[in-house]
Amino acid sequence: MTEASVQRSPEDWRSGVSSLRRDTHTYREIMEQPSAWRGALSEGRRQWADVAARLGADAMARDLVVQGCGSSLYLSQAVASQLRIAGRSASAVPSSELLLHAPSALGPDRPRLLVSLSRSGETTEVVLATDAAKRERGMPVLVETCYGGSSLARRGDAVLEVTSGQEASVVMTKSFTTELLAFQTGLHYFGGPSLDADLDRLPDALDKLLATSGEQAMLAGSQPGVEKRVFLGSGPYYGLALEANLKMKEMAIVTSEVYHNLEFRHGPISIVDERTQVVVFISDSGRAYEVPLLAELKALGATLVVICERAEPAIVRSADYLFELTSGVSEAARAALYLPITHLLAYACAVSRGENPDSPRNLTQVVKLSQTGQ
Ligand code: F1P
Repeated sequence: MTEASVQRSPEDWRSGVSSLRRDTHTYREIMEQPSAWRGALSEGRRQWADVAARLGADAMARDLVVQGCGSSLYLSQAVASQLRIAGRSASAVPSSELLLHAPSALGPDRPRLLVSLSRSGETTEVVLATDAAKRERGMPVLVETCYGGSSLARRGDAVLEVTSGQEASVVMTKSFTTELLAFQTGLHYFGGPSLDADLDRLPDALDKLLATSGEQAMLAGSQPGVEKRVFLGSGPYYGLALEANLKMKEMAIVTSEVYHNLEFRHGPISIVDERTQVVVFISDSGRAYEVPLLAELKALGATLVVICERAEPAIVRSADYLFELTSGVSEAARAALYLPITHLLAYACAVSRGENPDSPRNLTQVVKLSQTGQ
């Protein structure tokens, strides 16, 4: 269904939000994230000592390559960023690039630890790229997946299993955030500080956020007249902005774009007008430059959805929809908290357009290659 075919007046739109359909696996899984996060934190803590011991000191000290497909690629980018902030050298690569173009993806052959991420553990490229990295480069492998009995898990030297992320939906929501949190519980095994105290605050912070702002996210997502959508995130939030952008495409079947916050000014900003909605993740370290960007986008006519820890007056003045996380949690540790608002945004956009997020077009829960060339 097109946006034009469901034209609504502003009054219809505001009053209609409560009647948007919610009887889907996707909505349930978005909303159950606070309890899933509690589960993921304890699953991570239960397993990391064993994971580190199985990999051994040599593997744990190596530079890291993190790989996955689709949402799991964006999770790889978020995880690699967390590892770099913790002081390690880590890069994220799409599994397909690792499989087909390893010299381009990795450069010179040197000792590295491979981290393979996959909700299902059955996606063809991540499994084949893991096999190739072990066979051709002798890389030790840490697998993180929601299914400990999967094909990928069987290939891991160590496995971090996050059952609290298991989903009925095709589109990944809580699997992404729970896998991120479970990984973060082990960052101190890579030499970073323990994030435990911060991570423990996130489930309650999300409970509060969904209760106070969930309906506002549904309102923003279903706003009529929006024809172009952009997601902006930087630093530890860039992988999350990529994921938010993918949710919009998968659930609502609309075209949207994603950039690093200030990169957007270097050309893509040309597309902004009154029909553009821009979602901006504000960081702590970048805010001195990110906040003026809001005024610039506002002056060009954009509708602004702003997600930040706390809003200063300049943010309040520019934001059409303001989401304050008020978590009291450090910048990197609170990364997952930015996503659920964007889940609801994409969900509301989808259902207000007559799409069913449980049945995304052209997509299955596990994407398998029909040909391996063998
Ligand atoms: C990741 C993925 C998702 C996509 C779809 C199919 O698979 O490609 O990004 O949204 O749900 O699966 P996985 O390797 O994490 O299971």
